[in-house]
Amino acid sequence: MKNLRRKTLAAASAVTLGVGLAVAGGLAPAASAAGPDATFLVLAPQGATTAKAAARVAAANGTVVAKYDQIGVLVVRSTNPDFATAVAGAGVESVASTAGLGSALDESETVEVATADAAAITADPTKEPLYGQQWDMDMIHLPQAQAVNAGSPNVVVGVLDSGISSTHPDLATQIAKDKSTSCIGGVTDTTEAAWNPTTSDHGTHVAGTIAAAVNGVGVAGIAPGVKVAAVKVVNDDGYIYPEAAVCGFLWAADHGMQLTNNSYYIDPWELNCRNDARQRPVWQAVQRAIRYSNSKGVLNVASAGNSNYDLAHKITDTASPDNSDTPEVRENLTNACLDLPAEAPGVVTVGAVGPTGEKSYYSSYGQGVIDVTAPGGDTRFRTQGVRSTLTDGILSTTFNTATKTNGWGYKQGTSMSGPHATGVAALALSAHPGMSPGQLASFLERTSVTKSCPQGVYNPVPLSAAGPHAYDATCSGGARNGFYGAGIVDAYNVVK
Ligand SMILES: [Ca+2]
Ligand SMILES: [Ca+2]
Repeated sequence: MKNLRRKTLAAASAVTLGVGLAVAGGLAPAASAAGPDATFLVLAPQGATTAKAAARVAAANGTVVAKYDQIGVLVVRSTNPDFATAVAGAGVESVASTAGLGSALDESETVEVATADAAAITADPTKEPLYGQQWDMDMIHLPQAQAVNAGSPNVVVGVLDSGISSTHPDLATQIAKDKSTSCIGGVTDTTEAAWNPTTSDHGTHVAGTIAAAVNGVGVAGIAPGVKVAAVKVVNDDGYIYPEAAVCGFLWAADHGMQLTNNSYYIDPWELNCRNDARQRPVWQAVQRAIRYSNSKGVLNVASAGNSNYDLAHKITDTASPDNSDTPEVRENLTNACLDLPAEAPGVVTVGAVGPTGEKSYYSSYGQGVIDVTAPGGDTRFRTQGVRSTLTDGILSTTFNTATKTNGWGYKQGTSMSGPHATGVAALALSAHPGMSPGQLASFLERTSVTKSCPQGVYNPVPLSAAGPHAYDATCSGGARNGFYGAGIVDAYNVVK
């Protein structure tokens, strides 16, 4: 599915997979040749300490680089080519190398808008200089919401992403710096440079949607009164590795955040998923981390994906009537394969709509999978797919990684719809503190504006170069359905 995901939105960077490009330093043991420096997740049995596992790691020539006792997981680096075999034994439930298990951040190109205009500082989001281009905020009734509640500083939202520009004029005042970190390699680094963007401004855009200041400059965020924390999980090659995601969930849980936004995928389900001995431990580690964060009061929000894929029917490839999948492969693609974190239990899964409120051409869907929808942009519907209309994307804060300059620009994707749901959830918690993650998730659904299925086969972009049926999708369900879940999130309904 990786290819399908990448084709929808432009410009996932072409890079080589894998960790461990560094040459191992020091002297290798004379008896055995050193392999590449690889990262492993070592899991102690559920509920057990990691002490025994750590001893086995040392004996197997591994180095523990991060210890997550809360969930019984060690992040280990080792150049021992036989490490996985050597570490097995009492105190170790499972072990897996994460090499090759990073998934690419689904980047959409940023189109920057030139602006240096500043306006008077008001408490009114509609008075921000670029508000006229924020159709998404009108759709979720943001002006009405902020007249009631613009967010509480007690609410901190973890943005698990590619970092947040701490010099951005719309974000500098919005970041909880003491709660920000890098989690690259599964290891925290709280220096400011470590959690600022390097090769991607995806996280800066996401953060602006959630909490850009209403300060007379640029855009308005949904909940400017709350704080965002940068939790950098995307490496400089544009990949999210499981150890970084595990680190991010635990960091957010242990640093008093009530919400995380996850506009990325830990994406193993195109492979062999839980039936695969090497992926199973990775799965378990991520799921333990998500469960732990729930137990600490964190609600996690995740993007559904940009593949126009029916997540409820993974075995059915409607686009390929002549597909030659073997039955074994289909079996592996069923319930053993969940899209993480979007399909993990307790995670709010968010689809995308464009300016008309209809499903975006790229948005993945699925009855029982999509919980809510939100504006993510649809730059193709207006021309039925012939060309792009960028102003139908989502305008937010940007950081040009080439020139190292802050700005504002458009992106589209469920990466953009997710933070709208997160921002609305942050307003909900500001107005109604004390809700548990489960209560908040149901409140978010209950206050969303229901939207029914379109009739028949839906395709807003039949003139797409990809073909007349490339973006066909069929919606099923009633008031709660596969395209829109419980409906489009509404900022006013959660605070009124
Ligand atoms: Ca602003
Ligand atoms: Ca869900």
